[in-house]
Amino acid sequence: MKVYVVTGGAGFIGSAVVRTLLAQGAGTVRVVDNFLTGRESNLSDIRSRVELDQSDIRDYNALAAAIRGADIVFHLAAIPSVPRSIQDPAPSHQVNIDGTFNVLRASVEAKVERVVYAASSSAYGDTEVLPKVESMPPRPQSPYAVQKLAGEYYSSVFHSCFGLETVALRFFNVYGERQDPSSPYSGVLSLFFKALIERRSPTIFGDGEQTRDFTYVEDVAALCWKAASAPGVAGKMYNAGNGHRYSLNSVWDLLQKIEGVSLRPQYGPSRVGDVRDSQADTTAARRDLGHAPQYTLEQGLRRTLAWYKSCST
Ligand code: UD2
Repeated sequence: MKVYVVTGGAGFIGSAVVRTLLAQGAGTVRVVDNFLTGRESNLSDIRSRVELDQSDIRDYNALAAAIRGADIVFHLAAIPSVPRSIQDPAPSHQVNIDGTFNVLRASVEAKVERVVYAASSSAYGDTEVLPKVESMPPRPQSPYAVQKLAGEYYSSVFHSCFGLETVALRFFNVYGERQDPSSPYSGVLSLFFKALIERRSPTIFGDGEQTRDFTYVEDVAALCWKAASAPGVAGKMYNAGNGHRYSLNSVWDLLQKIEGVSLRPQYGPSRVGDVRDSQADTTAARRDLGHAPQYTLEQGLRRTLAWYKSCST
């Protein structure tokens, strides 16, 4: 039986990966999380089935001890958010770049079979052509995008120079159960769900016609699982998206329709560092990782809304 380590495993996406591993019958699952943004409550239903190590990925010795004995590492620990990386760039630089370097270095030392790295669609920046294909040159527009791209480059170079198998997955605006809406840096859909349930208007930055490839967390977790064992993909990077794009205005309209309410959004100035349009080409992930997203936006929104409602009662 393999030993799996999930950094950031108490986070929104990390805990979904942990659940997928358990559902696949994984032997040992070890969560490494410093609870900066992760929460033990994200693991409450599966707490007895996972090992929990409260190490910080910035602390090399603690991290190396946590990774020792692992076969597969899913590296999801990060400080996300484009605006957060602009407001306060040093912590996200230290976690997202130095922390990723530590995870890769510790994985070499521990002779890990493969590391699956959570990269970001932000690395593309604004492109002239949509959908965004892995072969496009990156154009990072924020510290966060640079940091996540550096992690990709490090992953690739740890493969070519040190023989560590790595697969980088560029996550495209993931949403779903357990996404925390409590911070101003929270993902937009978590803020939309909260506003909808509280019958408040959401705030939209810009005209709301910017588009995103909103991707349901279960699909991303399934892709992570496949990336851990697919043959012939070491050192490579793939899009982890749904393959469609929706404007913020259209998603808010759909949510109002689902809930049968009418709440006009408030509009504010566009965010610095914001990408205008985002949509993944999913061809390579389908071909090499055998992955086809299972959830339409409406299905994912309905499932997620039901979950937020179950928490608010
Ligand atoms: C980026 C990445 C995404 C992921 C994420 C992690 C892109 C295209 N996507 O997401 O893949 O790595 O970073 O943090 O770079 N907005 C509002 N109202 C709000 C909050 C946000 O209108 O209350 C807007 C925001 O200006 C943006 C969109 O919603 O246009 C999405 O923002 P976000 O913070 O949810 O995610 P984004 O696209 O920066």
